[in-house]
Amino acid sequence: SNEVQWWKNGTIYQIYPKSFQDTTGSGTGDISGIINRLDYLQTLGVDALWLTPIYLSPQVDNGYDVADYCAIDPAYGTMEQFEQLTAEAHRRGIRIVMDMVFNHTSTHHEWFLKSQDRDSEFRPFYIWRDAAEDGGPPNNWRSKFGGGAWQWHEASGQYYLHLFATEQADLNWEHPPVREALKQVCRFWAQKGVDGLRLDVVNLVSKQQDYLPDDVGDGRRFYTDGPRIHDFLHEFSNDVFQPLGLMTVGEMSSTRLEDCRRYAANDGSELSMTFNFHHLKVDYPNGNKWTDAAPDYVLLKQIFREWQQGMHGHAWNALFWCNHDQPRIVSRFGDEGELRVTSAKMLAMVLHGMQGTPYIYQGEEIGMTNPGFTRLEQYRDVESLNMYAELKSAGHSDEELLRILARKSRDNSRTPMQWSADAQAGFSAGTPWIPVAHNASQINVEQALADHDSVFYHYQRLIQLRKNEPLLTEGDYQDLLPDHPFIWCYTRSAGGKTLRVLANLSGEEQTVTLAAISGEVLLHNYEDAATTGRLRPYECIWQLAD
Ligand code: TEU
Repeated sequence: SNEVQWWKNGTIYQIYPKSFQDTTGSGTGDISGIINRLDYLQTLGVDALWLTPIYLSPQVDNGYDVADYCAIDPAYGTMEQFEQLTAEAHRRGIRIVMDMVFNHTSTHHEWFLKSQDRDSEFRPFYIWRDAAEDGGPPNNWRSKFGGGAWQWHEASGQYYLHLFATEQADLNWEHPPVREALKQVCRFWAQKGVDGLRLDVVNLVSKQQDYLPDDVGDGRRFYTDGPRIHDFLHEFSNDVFQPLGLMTVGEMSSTRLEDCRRYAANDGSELSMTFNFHHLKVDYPNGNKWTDAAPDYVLLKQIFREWQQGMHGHAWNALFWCNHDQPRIVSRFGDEGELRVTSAKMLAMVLHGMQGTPYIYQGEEIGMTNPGFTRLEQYRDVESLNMYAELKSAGHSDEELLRILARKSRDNSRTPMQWSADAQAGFSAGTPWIPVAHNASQINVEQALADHDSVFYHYQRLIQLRKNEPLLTEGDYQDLLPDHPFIWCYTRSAGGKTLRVLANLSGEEQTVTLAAISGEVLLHNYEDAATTGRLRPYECIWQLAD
């Protein structure tokens, strides 16, 4: 029904609770901090908040290693506070989306602890395998955080699979009681009033049964969009997502368009929408994240063209530049210096002009940058630290690795939210778990709210426009200058009406050869009118065709 499709013209705000607002002086953000900032989020105008995991966890991967799906980690507060957050958010017309990490649990989860006993009914909850004949791991699969994907367990004489950290053991979705237990978790949170779920790496849960050794490359094709994935998602949709009225967004690692057309099909038979990451790999030459290569914008446009056109009329996209795993977009595709505000607005406009549900990651709405860390001691992320060690022993220099981390580390987006020019950016009265960015005294919420021309008010307008302009939700997508290295020009058309989004992705002036249009300008990131035939640095204009 239309009632459950609130996300089609809505915008979702992602909160990384650890770095949002600390109210206790512990240095870690908490649930009360989120409650205190609800008025701010209401001013921005977002429809829902997605909270990354706040469940009980040893925090090896900042909560993506869950030890109890139905308990709040005391570092963040109590279940009572969570209930209060939900009630306070709902009172302001803001929904709550929880993050479900169902591919794996922490090795401290009760299920895994019991599973270590070969005779336990919990043994089949995880993926245990005998050693290969030479005593080595069952196959050559790699962990996404470095090293092999199999960990030897001496006491029970088998290996277990972990596609992420050693402390994140993969669940065995082939075993029906695992799926039933995870559905119970969904019911638990729906009961608490939660409106939606973000499903962590959910397209990795169906692994090929025989775990063939894969000597001709990595093993990803044996578990990405795996053999039973659509069956599993149908089952969850029928049993829990649809009956409980939950919006669902699947995080899809290295997925394919044809699979996403099914995952996010408009009939709602699997999920409401999907995140994919192809557009955030245009600065990964040959698939290698750990470089400081410049982005390829022709490729960026090609990817969006394929996905916008391929999903249109079939399935629904999630739109995003930033999350807690990605560097800050203004540092990545824009300008950290004088043109920071202009480029942040341009990047927001090209993204929010497309079809899908836009996600705003905390701090993006004020144009926060990468923190520019220069020392290894400033980093916290397990992936960054593992990669550093791995590449260091492969012969890379400290200098090169620090330069790359400063561009690509996940910690770039995890520094504390910048609320004010006060000590620790108004985030905490104590010592933050990760350092505050050096530019917090210039870039912060207090400053943004006081400046009518700020990035914040630009996002606020984008959120409103999406509610009022059906072209944004319904229109098709045409790419007008696909081969231009820096100009991005696309149209969205529906019902005889057309919106044109024209953007300069570079910090230099660019000439454009396009027929002039004279319809209403809906939004522009320069104060004075656009000049024909030229686009100023990072200029972007949303204009209706006449
Ligand atoms: O991320 C999954 C994922 O594949 C990434 O975006 C990952 O961060 C990237 O491959 C690293 O280069 C999700 C969560 O968003 C992430 O924070 C977790 O660490 C991961 O799953 C494991 O739960």
